[in-house]
Amino acid sequence: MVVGQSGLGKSTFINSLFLAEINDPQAKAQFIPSTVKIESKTVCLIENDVRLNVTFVDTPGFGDAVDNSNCWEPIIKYIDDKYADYLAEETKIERPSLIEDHRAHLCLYFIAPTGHGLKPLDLEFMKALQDRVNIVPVIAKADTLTSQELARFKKNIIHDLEANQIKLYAFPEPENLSSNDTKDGTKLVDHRNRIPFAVIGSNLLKDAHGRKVRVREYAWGTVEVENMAHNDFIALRDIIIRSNLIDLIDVTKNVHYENFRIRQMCKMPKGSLDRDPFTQLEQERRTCEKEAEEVRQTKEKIFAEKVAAREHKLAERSRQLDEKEKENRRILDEKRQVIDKLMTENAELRRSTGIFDSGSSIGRASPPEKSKKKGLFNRI
Ligand SMILES: Nc1nc2c(ncn2[C@@H]2O[C@H](COP(=O)(O)OP(=O)(O)OP(=O)(O)O)[C@@H](O)[C@H]2O)c(=O)[nH]1
Ligand SMILES: [Mg+2]
Repeated sequence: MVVGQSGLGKSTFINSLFLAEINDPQAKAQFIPSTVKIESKTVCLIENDVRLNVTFVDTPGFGDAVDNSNCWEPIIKYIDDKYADYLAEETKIERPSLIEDHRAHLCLYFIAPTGHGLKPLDLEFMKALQDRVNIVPVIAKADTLTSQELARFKKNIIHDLEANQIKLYAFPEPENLSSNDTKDGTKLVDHRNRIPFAVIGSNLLKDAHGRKVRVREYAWGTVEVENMAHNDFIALRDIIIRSNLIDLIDVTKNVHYENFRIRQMCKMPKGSLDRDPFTQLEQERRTCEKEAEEVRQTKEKIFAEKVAAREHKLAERSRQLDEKEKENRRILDEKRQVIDKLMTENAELRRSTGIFDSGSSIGRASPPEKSKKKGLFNRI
């Protein structure tokens, strides 16, 4: 993670670490806009068949505002959030065998190349971070200082850090580094005498020494980023991705993450700490079971209610159908009675007029009788 006042070259430094424009691979990268929010980029480094995913966290610069109090809060929140994510994964009853580790293992604190010493804001910021993350101080834009100025500036910074009891990442003795001998046989160099590291960053790539190198060009000459005589860039890169990588992870795990866990525990309600973990697990299991039972009962109740509502609806429908049937029967009976009555009248009419065969022409009804008959049929 890179942290520091705005415009000190933090984003340029991240970009300069590799020959890839990780901030924006498409851009010709002469210009990097000011960083406005915390951004993380992961690159996969492959060296001697070893694959390593390194995540770089670029943070917005601070110090521009009139009131800079608590300007470190977003950074602290970011660091704590990553610890909290890890803790949540670690305390799951069913834990994954390998937890993805997004904790911040290193914080490069960029110091403005004033040539004097640390500013009060730098000291406050580092104090806020020192119990959370490995801090390594870095002098930004080292090309703006002469060799003498730089040497004096480094001395002043170390003095200020000691006077204010700032806890930095404690570089182990080189023989204690777990990865002391590299695969290619080269011995790791002790970079401790270079603290604070003076770095130069650049977005300009040029062909030199038969390869592409990052440079800063001036009217009076050229500064090479990857030149140990010009600045400490190579030493710092070596620390990040090679010599101190494992140690940085170890210190984060054993010191800073443990600090975080303790802070979290202090926040827990009283009494929850002295419980035996198995009792706690048992209680969690019981709570889960109780919740599951409640859910089951609620579902059963809803189901029973729905079935009852459906049955009621069906009974109502059946009652309506019965009523309709009764009504239809009643209408039918009435019609039947009318027909019967008409048939009786018809039979009587025939008898009285002496007509027995309605199809024969003999004895056809007289006109008034005919209209009477028609009227009767109309009523049907
Ligand atoms: N002289 C000099 N200029 C540099 C160096 N590194 C970066 N710059 C220039 O400084 C300016 C700011 O660089 P950035 O990388 O954007 O700085 P930053 O710290 O990320 O800025 P914020 O995101 O605003 O905090 C750009 O013009 C860079 O080209 C350096 O080592 N020396
Ligand atoms: Mg930036």
